[in-house]
Amino acid sequence: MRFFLGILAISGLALAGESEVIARPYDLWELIYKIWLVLTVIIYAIVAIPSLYFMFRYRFREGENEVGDQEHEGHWGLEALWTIVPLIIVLYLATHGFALFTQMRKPPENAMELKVTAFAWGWMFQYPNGKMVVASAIRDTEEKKCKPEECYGVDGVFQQYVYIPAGVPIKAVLTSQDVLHSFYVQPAGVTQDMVPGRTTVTWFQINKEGEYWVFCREYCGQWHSRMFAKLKVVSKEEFEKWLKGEATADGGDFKIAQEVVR
Ligand SMILES: [Cu+2]
Repeated sequence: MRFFLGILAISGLALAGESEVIARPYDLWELIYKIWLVLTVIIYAIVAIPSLYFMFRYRFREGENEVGDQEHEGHWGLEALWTIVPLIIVLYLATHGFALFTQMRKPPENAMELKVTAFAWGWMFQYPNGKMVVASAIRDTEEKKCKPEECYGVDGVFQQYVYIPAGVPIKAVLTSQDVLHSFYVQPAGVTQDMVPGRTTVTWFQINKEGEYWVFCREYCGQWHSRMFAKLKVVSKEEFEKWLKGEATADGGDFKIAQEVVR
């Protein structure tokens, strides 16, 4: 009994979690994960503990029930119990999980649209007003004199930040120029394939200001490992200011980025 209480206490702690949601829809994913964790731990205990007990209690002893009792009478109550209870649990997991999954897939109505085009090997981000940012680690924008707040360096290679307003849902409309890529937003926990000639959609929202990663999550060739972008999540005001401003590094000609590697 004490053991079960212990498990319930651990489960309770797991469900309480942290109160602040840093990124969406990761919070929904985490909720599903915790529900499955608690249920599976409880079910494991219910199955494993009696199994261990029976192993020792009814183990083979010389001269004691050596042949064993092969006669069994069914018990309707028990049969019904262990059929109906798992059925309810499975139906709950399926329907609740599907409801959360639908929310994870459907961008909120007020989402800002961000067009993202992947290419080997980088990304072009286009904002609603037409402003573009090219994130390609193989393109040196230093000589284009980009402002330090708009660029960052990795191994001496400079890349533009992708500005994102904090607390605003972003509907990412994705496609690819050449081969299959995959759009992964690290804190939001979303991954979506980017397919040439097709448009796919995902959404995310980051509430905490800071810098976050976008990675390509589908092996797409030689420079796949350097196919990333950095999101700079800022306040809405700062974002609006940046959006209206001229891009200091020319983000429009992503063909140049492609030519550099070819
Ligand atoms: Cu890729």
